[in-house]
Amino acid sequence: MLTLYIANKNYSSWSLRPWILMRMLDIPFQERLVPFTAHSSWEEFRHFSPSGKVPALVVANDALQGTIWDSLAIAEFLAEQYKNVWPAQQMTRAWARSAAAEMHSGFLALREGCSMNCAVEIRLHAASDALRRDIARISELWIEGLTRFGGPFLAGAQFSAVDAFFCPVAFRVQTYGLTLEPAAAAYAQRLLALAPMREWMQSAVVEPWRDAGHDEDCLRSGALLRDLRVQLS
Ligand SMILES: N[C@@H](CCC(=O)N[C@@H](CS)C(=O)NCC(=O)O)C(=O)O
Repeated sequence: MLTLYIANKNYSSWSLRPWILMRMLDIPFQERLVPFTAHSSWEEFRHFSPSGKVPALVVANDALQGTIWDSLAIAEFLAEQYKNVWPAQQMTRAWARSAAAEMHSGFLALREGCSMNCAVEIRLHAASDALRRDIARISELWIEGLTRFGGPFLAGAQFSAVDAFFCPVAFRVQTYGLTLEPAAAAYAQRLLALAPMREWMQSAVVEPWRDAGHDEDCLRSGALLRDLRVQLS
């Protein structure tokens, strides 16, 4: 049995990565959503994740028991158990791992200046040079993968972990109206149209929890155009 702990679908970009990977590859798991709220605490998250962060995958079956508490480590664990987590061809797999690792450890300006907030639309104030560089690099990287491996996904015909790592970026493109090269923009739309991405979005819109700090960060980056979330009474 695999149990995936995640936080609010509206905000938790790291949670989305293993969730979408497992859904797209039909890997069975139980979802446990523990929301960030004004009252949630690091100690509470430490009950299921040693780092106090999500995602965390709890494995409990006859042969294997334990917790994996990082999205990249979860992808690697799944790759040891299931097919198609990474591409089959060795150099394609190396490219996919490099691109996912670049996302995992980089793109700080994008992460900080355009934090994930699926259900809102924001018009960015002027983008910093660092943010512009991150957006240009995302375009370049996506177009390289699509061209080199033939699409429609980054490493070829099948959705793999490298696509999962960029699914949160597709939501950021939508929220902040980020301008990408046409082929990269089309890829973002392709990710947003996947059935599990639409399901994630629908859940985000109806979530009752608000994280004021996160919402304020987003509004520092730009002007609110639309908030699709169900209004709280
Ligand atoms: N390297 C971790 C990062 C996880 C992470 O930062 N998760 C955020 C949620 S999107 C979190 O739990 N934040 C709570 C906190 O920092 O206290 C991973 O890839 O899983």
